[in-house]
Amino acid sequence: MAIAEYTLQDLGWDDSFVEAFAELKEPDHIAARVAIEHRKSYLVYTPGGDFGATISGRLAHTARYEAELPKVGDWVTVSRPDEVGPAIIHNVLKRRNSFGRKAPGKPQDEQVLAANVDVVFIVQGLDRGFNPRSLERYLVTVRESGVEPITVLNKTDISSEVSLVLSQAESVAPGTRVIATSALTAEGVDSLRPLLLPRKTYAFVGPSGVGKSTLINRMLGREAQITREVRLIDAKGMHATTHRELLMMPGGSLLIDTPGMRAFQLWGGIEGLNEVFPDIHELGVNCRFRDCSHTVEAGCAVLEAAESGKLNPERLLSYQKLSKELEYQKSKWDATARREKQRRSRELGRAINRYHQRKNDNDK
Ligand SMILES: Nc1nc2c(ncn2[C@@H]2O[C@H](COP(=O)(O)OP(=O)(O)O)[C@@H](O)[C@H]2O)c(=O)[nH]1
Ligand SMILES: [Mg+2]
Ligand SMILES: [Zn+2]
Repeated sequence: MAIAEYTLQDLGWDDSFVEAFAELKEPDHIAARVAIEHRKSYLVYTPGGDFGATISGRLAHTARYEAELPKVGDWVTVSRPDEVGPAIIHNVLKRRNSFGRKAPGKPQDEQVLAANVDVVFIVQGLDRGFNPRSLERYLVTVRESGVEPITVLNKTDISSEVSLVLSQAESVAPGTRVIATSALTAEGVDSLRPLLLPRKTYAFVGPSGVGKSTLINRMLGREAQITREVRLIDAKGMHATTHRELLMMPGGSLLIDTPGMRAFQLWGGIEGLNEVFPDIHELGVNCRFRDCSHTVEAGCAVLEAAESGKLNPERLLSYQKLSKELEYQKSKWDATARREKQRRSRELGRAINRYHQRKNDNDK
């Protein structure tokens, strides 16, 4: 896609990145935004055009976690050693926010699906029926990253109970917007479009097959944008063929189409959970114990409300389940952080010993 003249601001740049960029003091490097990440090869957008890119050896070496490498939506600094070869990414600017999930099989490593976003659209497909538990899961992670969630119930053309599921979704996601669409017939897509503001970034997330890409294509009105393949050359000179994930809309908004996900495990802290379950959070103020887990405790106002029918017991069940999952994540993360700290202090100790050793040798 040859993007016409545009500025950094058109790509979503804002004042929050200016300082981080200036601190790097690399006059030859320019700011760029990551549009594709595919096995360590990238496509970046700059006001001067889009380039294939790879990461510098130093960045590859200093990144301790996968999440510290460039992800779609990230602002990075790049240089172009020559006109034909790939650009080199040197730094990832501190993210305004990121949305992710736990990496499959790697408990401590977050998989960042999109960075620096303003709104996350959580998409469900009504062909498989509305899934309140899955929606809660996504809501917690989006809330935790500090981003506004909007729920999209897609495939209304093959559902006979749209108004029912709309009200169900609204009760699961109180205080947030819920929209019903059909990417196939375009019904409801018109209520989605006005929500997209120029220079803002919107990520579409949800299980694979719910219609995220079709919806984005529908709004773009140009089938070719997403389906056209991009060829990238990675660090080893290998070719990779993939699709753009960060897209510029004709109206100037930026959309991130995240790849399909089968498993979605939570990532984040308890604040996100409290925002998604404000009813339980409020009831919990009256529990006897301040750190009440609302599971077995005596004097638990939440359990009482569930028993008396004031609170939907299913809602309490999913709260308990999600809260347990977050606790488990946190304990794993704490253990990793502890090991890392021990390792560093051992390294520092050895460095100090070596220093004294050399000093002694020199003094002799
Ligand atoms: N009936 C119906 N099918 C849809 C709709 N949106 C998408 N699909 C179909 O669902 C399948 C998955 O869509 P896709 O956009 O690839 O889903 P993604 O994995 O979330 O990006 C495709 O076969 C689409 O044609 C819709 O609103 N109604
Ligand atoms: Mg897709
Ligand atoms: Zn309680």
